[in-house]
Amino acid sequence: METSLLYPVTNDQRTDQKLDGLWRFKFDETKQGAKAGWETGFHDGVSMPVPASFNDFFTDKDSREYTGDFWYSRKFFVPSAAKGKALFLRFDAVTHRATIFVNGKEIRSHEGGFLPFAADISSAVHYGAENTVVVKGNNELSREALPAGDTITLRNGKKMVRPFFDFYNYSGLNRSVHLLTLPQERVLDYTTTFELNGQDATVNYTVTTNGDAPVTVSLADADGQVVATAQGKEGALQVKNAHLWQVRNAYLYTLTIQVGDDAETPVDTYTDRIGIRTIRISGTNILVNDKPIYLKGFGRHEDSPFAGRAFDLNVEKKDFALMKWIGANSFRTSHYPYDEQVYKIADEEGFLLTDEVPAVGFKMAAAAFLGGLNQSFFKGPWLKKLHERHIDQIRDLVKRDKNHPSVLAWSLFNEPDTVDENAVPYFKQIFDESKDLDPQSRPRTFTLSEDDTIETSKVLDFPDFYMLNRYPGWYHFGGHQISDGEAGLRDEMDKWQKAGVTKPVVFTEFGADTEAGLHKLPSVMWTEEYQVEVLKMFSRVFDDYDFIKGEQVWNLADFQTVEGNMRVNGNKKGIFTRDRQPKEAAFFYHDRWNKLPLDY
Ligand code: GCB
Repeated sequence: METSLLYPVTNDQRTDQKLDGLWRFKFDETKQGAKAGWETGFHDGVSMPVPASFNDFFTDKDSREYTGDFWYSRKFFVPSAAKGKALFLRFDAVTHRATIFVNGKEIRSHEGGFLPFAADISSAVHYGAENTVVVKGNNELSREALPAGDTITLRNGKKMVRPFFDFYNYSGLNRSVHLLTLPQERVLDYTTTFELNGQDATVNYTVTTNGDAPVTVSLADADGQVVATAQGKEGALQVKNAHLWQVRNAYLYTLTIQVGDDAETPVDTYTDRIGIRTIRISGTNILVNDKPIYLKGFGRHEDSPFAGRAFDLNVEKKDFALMKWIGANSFRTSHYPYDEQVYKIADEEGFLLTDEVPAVGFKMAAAAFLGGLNQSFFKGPWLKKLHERHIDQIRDLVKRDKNHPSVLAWSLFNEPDTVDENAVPYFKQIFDESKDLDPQSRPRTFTLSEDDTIETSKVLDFPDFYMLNRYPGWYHFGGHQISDGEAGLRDEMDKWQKAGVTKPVVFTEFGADTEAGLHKLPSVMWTEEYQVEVLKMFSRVFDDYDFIKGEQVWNLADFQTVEGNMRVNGNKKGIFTRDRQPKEAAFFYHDRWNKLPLDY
């Protein structure tokens, strides 16, 4: 687990300088980099933008599909003024693993391609001088790591990934790199929980620092007026006439933490924006501020042309504009934690998100979709290492995102094989170990694939609400058979109802691949007309069952996938194209969702 995952800020005690831009880049197919001294820096190779996935910049297939070690190098200047400060490089994400070198000295390694880590570089830098940072990355997949897959070697000696999931294995420095100067004694972390008392609210907080200096915490409203202050590393802020953070009607307060005796010259200051709201599951209701809500929105991907899985503020801005226009109020960060800026925008815009760890591909039948493997995923020598990494990433995810008002729930798996008895001990361990991580005790859940039903799944006791991924009308009962698809879906919902379902059910995936611009009357599969028919069919079913508390269609936009005979240059279930233009289905949801009340 990382010591501190606070998002970088700049103030009198802290600086944050981004090291984005062009780095030098090389593949290391024969693992010669270490012997050749690449860790001290290099000027050859090619230039490579950061943040970006390297893949789509190459015009030859071997490079785009490259699997193995790759290296990035650049120079950066450390000013003399940084002397005496704590000095870190923060990587917002390197996919999937990295070792960091500064001036040739190995600083640290990190596993997991979608969460940040910081490297303390103070022992390796020269002050008032240029320094060199080198990142040795690796993008191989295995059953011991998240997300799960295999790496195979072709007969020509080249390595290739076989993911047990469909999104493309975009790799590299996908998010920003920061040079941070921090005070030696500083805030490492903080937590908040909320109690609503009539018009007023209590914000309970804890602050973790690495020293003994006293802590003062204050809360300012959106106009910058301080509304409450408290002393100590633990305490409560009383807020009169609190403005609550509401779904699609957000209100953010600014929390300021000061360390030190003297308010004029604090040892450290950390500032963040928080929202006062509560989240609770009660029976089949999801309650925000004790009021029931209905989720409307999407499963998404961080995916766009050119830079692949890189975080791009422009794409994100556009995606939020589209989600607002269409009447959505929520999304799932399928199938991995997104860039922290996504959560900040969601906080501001009042979106609820289900925050997912990259525990995807925990099912050999998903590998079957890509070629066929008939084994138990939850039984094998890889489980011990996998479990260590899985819980480690859940810990870091919760640590990173726990103060965002937009985070509704934690998704601990996507479509694991829960029909397999062997899954039960693994689930028990993950749910036991993650129980007390979140001070706000948000719901924990995971998605159930079509194989995992109320009759077959062995782990239905674990989630606080159910997330169902269902594809009648597409993977089965497609085209003219769609009426049987609807009947089958209703049969399944009737079974949940008869069993007396006591928790909310949210549909987190459903949809149909659709080639934008393809039309036919009457419809056939892949046309825009057919996608609307499938989505209308699902809407009819959702409208008939009260325990269904949300619909998150797959996917907001078309996205790049592995190659295969099930995909035409990507997954085309987007309501928008990959360049974010609407398909016919966008207008259907614009109509439906803008009319549905929040407590539908
Ligand atoms: C699923 C997966 C998702 C795929 C989707 C599909 O069940 O969770 O990652 O993209 O199906 O379109 O097949």
